[in-house]
Amino acid sequence: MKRSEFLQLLGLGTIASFSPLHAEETKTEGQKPLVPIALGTWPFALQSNKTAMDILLTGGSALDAVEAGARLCEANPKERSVGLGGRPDREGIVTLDACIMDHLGNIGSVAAVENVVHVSSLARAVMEKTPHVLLVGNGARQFAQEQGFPMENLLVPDSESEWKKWLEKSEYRPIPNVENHDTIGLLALDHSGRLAGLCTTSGMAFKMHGRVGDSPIIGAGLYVEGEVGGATATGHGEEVIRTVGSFRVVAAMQEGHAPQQACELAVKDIHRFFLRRGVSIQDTQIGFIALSRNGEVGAFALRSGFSYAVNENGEEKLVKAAFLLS
Ligand code: SD4
Repeated sequence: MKRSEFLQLLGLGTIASFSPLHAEETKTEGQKPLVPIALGTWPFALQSNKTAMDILLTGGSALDAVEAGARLCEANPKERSVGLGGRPDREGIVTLDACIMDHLGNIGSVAAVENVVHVSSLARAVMEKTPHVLLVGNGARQFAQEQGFPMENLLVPDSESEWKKWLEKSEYRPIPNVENHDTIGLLALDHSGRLAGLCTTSGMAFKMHGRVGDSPIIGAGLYVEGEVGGATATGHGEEVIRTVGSFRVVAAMQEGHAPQQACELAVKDIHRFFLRRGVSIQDTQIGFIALSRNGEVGAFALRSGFSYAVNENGEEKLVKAAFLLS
């Protein structure tokens, strides 16, 4: 069959050429400017939101905003679950995961990457400079080198001593901590109504070497649908992957639920999955944040302890998320 006949069959006979691999930016002409919003998981998102908002308030894009916010967190060796200073796996090696998505459905992600601090920018480079959407391990590191990313030792002394302490018992309980510092997921809405999201992490502390969680998996750790909203997850990655968590939140928003209700529905679904499988839910934590196309915000967690930061037009606040289990 000729290409023209094939296109005819699809009802695309008049389209002269295939669309580019990554859709170009579309202008949202005539649209009323929206109040810019930056939203992020955990208290450390306050700083990242501020950086993101500086970009949004000067007319920058949601995509640039989330990347800048994530980079701030990744560069901070005191943030022990992201970028430089992230917690190592059980071999003592820090491996990072990240993904990024824009309002058009452009995506990029990297997983199990060593020696690269700014995996958020690396995920963006996968999105913008390759025909692929996910690079892992040595291949991702090689791509980073080719793109001029510096190679660095990510294991800071504090993380190393924590790991050595863990080695004394080597108890393999890859359960995410329920206290207040973890994966950073960021969502932003810019003046032109464009949404973008990003998720970056060192994953579960002392995980098996090569283990990848939900954070770099589009649909699980992050999902953005330009006409609907975006969502991102933190917590027990295996469970978020199993339930395609962030997609679930956005799908609920598409069905008409507000971001708050959508997050609640997703957490309740995850809880149902646990019950159905007869698996203990003790100690585990999962939290979602969501942002609608109209700037509404929502968040919900499995249990207490999850908080998120919101910055609306420069006004910031930290909010304790509601939760399912007491
Ligand atoms: C993971 N979801 O690797 C990440 C870790 C995390 O709260 O967010 N913990 O499973």
